[in-house]
Amino acid sequence: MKKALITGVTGQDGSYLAEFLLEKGYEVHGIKRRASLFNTQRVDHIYEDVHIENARFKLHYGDLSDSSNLIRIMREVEPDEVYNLGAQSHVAVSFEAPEYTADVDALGTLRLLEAIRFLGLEKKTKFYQASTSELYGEVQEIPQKETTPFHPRSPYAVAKMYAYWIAVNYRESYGIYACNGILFNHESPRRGETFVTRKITRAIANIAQGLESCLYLGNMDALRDWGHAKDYVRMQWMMLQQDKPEDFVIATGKQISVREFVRMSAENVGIIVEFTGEGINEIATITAINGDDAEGVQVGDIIVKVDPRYFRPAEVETLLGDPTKAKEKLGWVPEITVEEMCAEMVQYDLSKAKQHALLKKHGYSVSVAKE
Ligand code: NDP
Ligand code: GDR
Repeated sequence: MKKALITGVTGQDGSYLAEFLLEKGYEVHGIKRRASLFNTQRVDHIYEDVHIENARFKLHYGDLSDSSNLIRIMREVEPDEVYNLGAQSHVAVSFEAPEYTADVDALGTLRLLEAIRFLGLEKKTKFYQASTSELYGEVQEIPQKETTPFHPRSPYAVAKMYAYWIAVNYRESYGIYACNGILFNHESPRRGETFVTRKITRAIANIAQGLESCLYLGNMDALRDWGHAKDYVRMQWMMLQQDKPEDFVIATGKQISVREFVRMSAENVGIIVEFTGEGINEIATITAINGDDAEGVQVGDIIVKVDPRYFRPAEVETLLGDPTKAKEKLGWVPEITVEEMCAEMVQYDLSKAKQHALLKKHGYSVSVAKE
């Protein structure tokens, strides 16, 4: 039985990857951080009681900032495959906490690679590094492919650039099977609530149900190549099943704006919006309502406004990936479109919003966490 070790197992990708590997028959080990509240919601459905014999899903306490902990876990597990998905992954937050982001995202990667080397696992353990389209930042070429030069635009992207190159360096220096998946944005109902797609689908669902009145966003002109996390974790595994380690761009090859994602999300609950005004004065107003999912709003309501606090000190305006290499060499193509993904996310958030609305209607207090 193959063994995989996943850092960031409690995150969006980690949870889908753990499911995927368990279905493939792997023994899956994940590293979770100690938190004051349970932080395992995304993997609770695959969690196996530690008292069960032959459990195939095991969690270890750890942190990418803690070398001795990583070495101990790596020695205990001796994994065939390591998927380094753990990171302070929020670009805007990286401007607030640049040093921590560098420690975890850049040096955390080095610590894992050193653990492999220190334990003499160079020939046994394959290593996947969660690299990112943010490396392209101020884009030098459209669309972006494996050979496009990098120009990172945030402390997060700069830290990930170190991680990218240290993975390449350990491959070249020590023969470790290490590869980078340069993944463009990918989302799902498990996406963290402060990334823009989930912030939008959740707010639109809450607004439709009368739980919130307005969604505040930053740069709505930003263009992203959005795919579904399920498609992207399949590719993470495929990259480690080759004879030789290589780096791949993973993307859909299509891009839409944040504004378009708002429009699409609203349509999924029957709300038709019109955008007017420019820059920080831009708003979205309801012009029509179809169906009965949007009982909490009326035509004429303003449901989106701009709040400059969500602007970043340096913005990545446009990202569009060219996944030709992944298609030709690995036969990977994304199966879920951005429209299907948006519909799935909205439906998920709408069902939660309906539950909350029902509780509220019956006099229970409902609080909705917001950034
Ligand atoms: P999430 O933010 O959903 O998950 C990040 C994971 O990392 C969580 O499990 C988190 O733990 C964990 N983590 C954070 N800090 C530490 C630390 N100090 N030590 C150990 N673990 C830590 O990210 P995604 O699942 O969306 O992304 C997975 C990886 O892919 C990340 O590295 C991200 O940067 C990268 N990436 C993501 C893309 C995307 O569009 N989703 C695109 C390209 C790259 P906790 O749950 O406790 O917070
Ligand atoms: P990104 O994702 O920065 O691309 O990083 P995010 O969803 O945070 O932003 C996408 C774009 O939307 C704009 N935006 C807003 N973003 C947020 N979060 N909140 C807002 O209110 C808002 N308004 C507009 C942003 O400015 C940006 O242009 C994600 C992360 O998953 C990274 O870890 C990963 O490496 C990259 O995708 C690829």
